[in-house]
Parts: sequence; structure tokens; C-alpha cells
Amino acid sequence: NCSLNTTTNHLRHVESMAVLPSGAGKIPRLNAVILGEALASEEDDLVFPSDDFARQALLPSAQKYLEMYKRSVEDPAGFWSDIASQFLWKSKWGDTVCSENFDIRNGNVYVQWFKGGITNICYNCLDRNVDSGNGDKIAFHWEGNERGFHDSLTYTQLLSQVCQVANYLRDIGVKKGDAVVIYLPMLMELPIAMLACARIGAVHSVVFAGFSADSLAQRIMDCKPKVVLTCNAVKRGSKVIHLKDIVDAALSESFEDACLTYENRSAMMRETTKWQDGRDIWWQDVVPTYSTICEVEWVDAEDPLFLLYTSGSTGKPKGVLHTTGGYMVYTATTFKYAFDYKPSDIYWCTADCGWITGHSYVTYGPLLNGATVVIYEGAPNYPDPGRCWDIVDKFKVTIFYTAPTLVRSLMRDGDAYVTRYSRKSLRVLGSVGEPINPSAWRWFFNVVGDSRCPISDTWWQTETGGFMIAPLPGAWPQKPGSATFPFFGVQPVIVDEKGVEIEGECSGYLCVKSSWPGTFRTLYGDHERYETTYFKPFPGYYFSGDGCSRDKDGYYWLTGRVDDVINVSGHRIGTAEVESALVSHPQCAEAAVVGVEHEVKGQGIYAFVTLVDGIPYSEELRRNLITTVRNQIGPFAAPDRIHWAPGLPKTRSGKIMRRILRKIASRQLDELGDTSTLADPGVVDQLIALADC
Ligand code: 6R9
Repeated sequence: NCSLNTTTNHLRHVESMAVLPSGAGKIPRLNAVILGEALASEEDDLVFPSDDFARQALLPSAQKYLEMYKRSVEDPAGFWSDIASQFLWKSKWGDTVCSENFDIRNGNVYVQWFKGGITNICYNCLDRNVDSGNGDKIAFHWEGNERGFHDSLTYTQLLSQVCQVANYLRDIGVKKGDAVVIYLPMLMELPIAMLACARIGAVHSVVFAGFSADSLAQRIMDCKPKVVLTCNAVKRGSKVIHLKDIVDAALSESFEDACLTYENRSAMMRETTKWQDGRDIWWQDVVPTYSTICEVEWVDAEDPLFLLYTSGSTGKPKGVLHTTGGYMVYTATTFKYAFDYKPSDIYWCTADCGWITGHSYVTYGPLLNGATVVIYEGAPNYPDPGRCWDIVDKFKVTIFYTAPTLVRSLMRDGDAYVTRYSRKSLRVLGSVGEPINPSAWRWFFNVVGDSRCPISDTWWQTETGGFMIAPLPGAWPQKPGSATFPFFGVQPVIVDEKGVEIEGECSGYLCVKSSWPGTFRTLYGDHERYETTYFKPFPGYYFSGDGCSRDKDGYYWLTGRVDDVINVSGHRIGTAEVESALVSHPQCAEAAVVGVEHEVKGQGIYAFVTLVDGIPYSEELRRNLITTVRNQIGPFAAPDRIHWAPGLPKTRSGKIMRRILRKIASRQLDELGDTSTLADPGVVDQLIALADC
């Protein structure tokens, strides 16, 4: 059973700040603000929720949070089964709500929540809302790349469309447990396809439509889908991207199953789309012929819901597997509390469904709450950097959730693009994907949110399924750049290199003690890698791969990845993936990739490249190397910088010393540290000499 911990460190921290009686400490100030005695934040840089906000918040005080948090870790079974009971279950789970082994020293790691409970997440997203009288509520507002193109679907309409796709999938033989690959841009058909899979118990594997043919092929080969769902093309900004050509290149000759292709007329007509008879089918030709009623496949809470590939520290992406019941309960609950969701909200998350954020917080979390969701097909700065606020005003968006990289890029374009729009509907802002630097936080808060909207800076991962550390707006003051405190049921732990838990104010590696309902269950087809990557580094805990510090008030500050993963514009990219793409070029002998600070993207990709003997450096080769990476992974993984390297700094045992490369890449040349253990310390001088070539 889940380990019960009476008082976690975190509780002690929050408890210490949650003492109500006036006197020293943080909470008296919070009370004063709630009572209307506005206090300026002091040296601590605390930002308090406004009176108006706190008064209407779902969780109006740190005390209330504390009560619920305490129960969630002391009685996880009771806490989560009370919440789970609000969903529709064909039959309830057995006596054991959660069973787990999170400690590798006790044998194989496993996690189960609500095992034996029979449900369906699509039913809970759609039918349950229609049945409760919300059928006419808008589920999706869709905004096209071009101004003036928009559409919307009510819950009833969405349900009908999902049923038609589900019936089509069933008809071509897709059954419970079968994989379906979805390679679609942000059309409503993307979440429709996901929900249709969930309805019939098929396992969707969405591949971000920015991935190249090679990456798509790799994912198709790994999970062997019965069918691929795609569209012919999409317009993003002023560019047309021919998705169907990419799919054609990815599908091997041997793929004889179906390729269902949506005709996206705003980008390309069917007449000009390349076609393979027998395999390719136009979505619009078949889907509307199916019934709008489709019986759901009732599944066990532990049956797989989806696979989503993410980068790790080796070249091969990891197929993160999530199951149904725990994920459902967790995404719904985190969405509700972290955004202070109310039924009247209009919610817009700028993420693509190709990433976990689009799974949990464009599709499942919001729909489970019966929310109205805005989906935008295009580029956020097209035709100009005011587009986001145009969309906010158009749909009266109240909750706006985005990534720091977009905030930074819009910030650079100047306030005028923001202030020309009203934005008065906004009440909660959100941030995800990477640490948000305090200056971007302040701009987001002051300029976009007119100093009125709390920012939910949500720390979580593909693996965690949902928010792990996030502010509950209204419950406590925020500190710009801190994700604040853990969500219900989450027990974060900071450990040192030896895996020993450190208490109080400290920094180290961020781990989690015991499971939460949204925990991923395995890496598809490789449970051993799951254990090795996440549970072996610090036995007893789940290791996130992130560095973190905790300040004197118990606030958590994420400091970025500590493994060989870099975070470019919120996209996780393994350095090894980029290196293996580079060395696949016949003239590249060796490559070492590191992340460097980048003003807009957060991190940029910096590649040191050694050429095959006798090959001269040239501008053309530099461009070819970048193209190779674009073709093998996708344009978002293209190196920002290629640094010619006659040799790489290696230890005598042949290990590349990335620490030194990082310093050279960021031009911190006086901080190179000890280079005496290098096999050939001379390479460092060579690299420095070539730094600006
Ligand atoms: C949801 C998502 C996960 C990695 C994670 C961390 C970084 C995400 C963050 C954040 C600081 C936040 N990250 N949110 N760092 N503050 N609010 O992004 O999933 O693509 O798997 O990336 O992103 O480094 O480990 P994923």
C-alpha cells in the first residue's frame, strides 16, 4: 500500500508559515491582504492574491490547503477515492485503492491505482457532461491560423464526432489494447481522434506534427499501430507544411494498414495531395458515414490509455505509458485546483496535443471538468505579436496557460502589442515547460495580467501525467520564478549526490516519495529502462532528472535538468539524439552537444563537431549538418551553433568532459576548472581559438 507519512518535511514548512495568530511569519501578512489591508511585498518578493481573487477562490487559504494536503498524504486512499467517486465507474475498484512498490531495493517497481475499477475516460469527458445537462455548452472553440477562420463544437456535437471516428476505427478492426498513431496539427480532429481511441480502449500514440519522417517512423515501428491518422497539410504562420508527405516518407512499404487523412482545405486541397490507393482514405469520405452513437469499451483503471514518447539521456526516445483511472482522476483534479477552475471559465492552453501538456491540459483535464477550451491552429505571433491577445478578447478567455519561451518572445516585441487589446476577461495565467525567470514572470503578471491575475507556474513532466508542484491561486502568496508548493498527494524530496534526503533550506536533486494517481506505469516495452532511469539513481524515490532548491519558507525553485536532456522552448531534447543525428552525416566524425542559455528559447543547442580527417570546415557543411538534424528529429531540434572542434576534451578513459564544453559554449572561459585530468589538455586551447569561427 501507499506509504503513509505523518509529517513530511514539506508539511513542516507549510505549517510553520501557516500559523494564524498574528506575530512574525508570512501568514499574518497574507491575512492582512485578504482583509483588505494591502501590504507591499518586502525583500522576499512575495506577490499576494488580490482580495477579489482570494474571496472567490476554490482554495482561499493556506490553512485549507494544508488540511487537504495533510489528508492527501496521511490517507491517500481515502482522499483520492472520495474524488474518484465523482466520476462514472461501471463498477468500483476493490478494497485496495493504491498498491505500489516505489523502492527498487524491495523488488520490481510497480504502481496501481483503482485496480479493478471499470470506467472509460472518454465517457467521463463527454457523455457524463452531456447527461448532466451540459450538452449545449461549448467544448471547443477552434481558431484557425488565418484570422476569420474559426469553428466550435458543443459537448453534444463533440460526442457525435468522436463516436463517428470511434465507429470507423472499430470497423477497420481496431480493438481494445491496439495502438493508433496520430500525427495531426492543432485541428479539433486531433483531440477528437484521441477521445475516439479512448472510447474503444485503443492506445493512442500522438506524435507532435513538428517531428520529422525519421522520428515518426521510429515511433511507428516501436508501437506497430493498426492505423495512422493524419491530414494533408497545415499552415502555421505563412508556411504550409505538407504533413502527408512526411507520413508517406515515414510509412515503410510494408505498412499495409490504413492511413486516414483529414483534408485540411485551408492549407491544401485533396487534388494536389499525393495518394496511395488501397492505403490512404480521406477522413471526410468515410467518417461522416458512421453512426453518431458508439458504445464505449469499459476498461480497467489500469488498462493503458496512451503512449507518449519523450527524450531521455540516450538516443532512443522513451515511450511513457499512462493508464486510465489514476490519470483521469489526477488530471481532472489538478486542472480544477491549479487554475481555480469555475464552470463559467473559458480556458486556453497554447500547447500542442503532441506534447503531454496537450494531453492532460488541452484534452483530458479540462473536458473532465466540462470546461470550454480554446484551440489555436497557428503560430502565436502570426500575423503579428498581438495575435494571442486578439484571441483572448475574441473568446473572452479567462484562463491562459502557456510556456515561458512564448512569454519571453512576446516580451521582446514590446508592450504595445499587448496593451492594444483589452484582456479584461483574464483572471488566471499559467506557465509550463521550463523555469520561468523572474523578469518574464513580472512582465506576464504586470503587463499581460494587469497585475490582477495569479500565475500558476506548474512543474511537472510527461512521466508525472499532471501537475506536481504548482501554486493554488488564492491560497498563498507567490514568489516570481518559484513553482511554490506540492499538489495534493505529492511528496517532493530533495536529495544530495548520495541520495540522502536534505531538509530545510537546501538545493539538490528533486525526487518524489511514493506514487500519485497520475504516475506513469512503465516505459513501453522496456520496464527495465523505467527502473534504471527513474528508480535506481536514488533508491527509494522517483528521480525527476531536475535540480531544485527549497528556500527558507519552503518554496520550491526548479533549476533545470541535471541529466543530458536540454530544454529548448519547453521541448525536451536529448543531447544524445542530436549527437547521433550529427554523426550520421558522413563527414562528421564526432559530436558533443550541450545546452547554453538562450534569451528566448530558455536553452539553445550548441554542438561541438569533429570532422572526418581531411574534410575542411565550410559554411555549406555547417548548413548541411543543421539540415541533417532537422530531417532526422525535427526543425525544433536544429542546433543554434556549430563549433568546429579538431578534438574534444576527454578524460584518459575517453569520457567527454561536458562540464568544460558547457563553459566554452557559454564563454565562461575563466571558469573552466581543473583541466589536468584531460588526456590532452591542449584541445581546450584549440577549442577556444575556434570559438568564433
Ligand atoms: C510538462 C512538461 C519536463 C521537464 C521537467 C523540467 C521542465 C516543466 C516546469 C519545468 C521548471 C516548470 N519543466 N515545467 N521546469 N518549472 N514549471 O513540460 O513535460 O516535456 O516532459 O518536460 O520540463 O525540466 O523535467 P516534459
